Amino acid sequence: MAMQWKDKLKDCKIIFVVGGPGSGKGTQCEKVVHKYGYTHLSTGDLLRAEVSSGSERGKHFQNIMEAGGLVPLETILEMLKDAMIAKADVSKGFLIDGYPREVKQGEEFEKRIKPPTLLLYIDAGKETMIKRLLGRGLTSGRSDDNEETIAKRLDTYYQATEPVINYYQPKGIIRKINAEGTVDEVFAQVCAALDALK
Ligand code: B4P
Repeated sequence: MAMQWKDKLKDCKIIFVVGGPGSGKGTQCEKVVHKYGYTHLSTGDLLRAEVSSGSERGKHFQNIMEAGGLVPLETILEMLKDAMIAKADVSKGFLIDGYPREVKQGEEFEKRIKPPTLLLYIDAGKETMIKRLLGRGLTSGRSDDNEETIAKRLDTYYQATEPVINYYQPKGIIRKINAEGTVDEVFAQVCAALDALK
């Protein structure tokens, strides 16, 4: 059985989208889906869906997210794998948004699913990220878009997620995107990186 879904993913492109909180990962992924038709899987969205279901597991996730921490690897990888299997028949490629958030997440994904084709590194400065998240917090209703949680999310990013970039650097699959500009300026760079894949 295990072979079946792995076989289906054999020719699929796997694109990791990595960047700090509020760097614009989700914003860019939405645009990529429209233009390129890849399947967008955001680990943040998967977790928020579980939180809104009201399950015990969801309550646990909510606590972690409000503390700006990382949900345990096993849980997140299983959710991601299930979501990929569900789309394996119809997808030509996956945009894995917000993953890996620590080196171990990347290593385990490669072992259990497959290595990524490309890593889009959405790079914005700390001030920019804070400004955007506070802006989103005015209307998003997201319980993690407040000053205190944002500070913790940034700490988690610099400690746990930035090393992911160093880990993939020697593999030569990183395309660094300057995410300081407007959504369209950023998207132009994302398109250049994706067009180079074909
Ligand atoms: P995420 O849902 O991934 O949240 P994010 O990092 O805040 O989002 P993103 O970068 O996508 O920002 P967006 O485009 O919306 O994670 C939330 C939490 O879930 C984490 O803190 C963690 O606890 C948990 N989690 C998620 N994945 C996990 C994993 N793999 N392992 C463990 N735990 C995990 O942009 C933000 C704002 O900026 C928006 O308002 C947008 O309109 C604006 N914006 C975007 N681009 C802009 C631009 N170019 N110019 C101006 N504004 C822009």
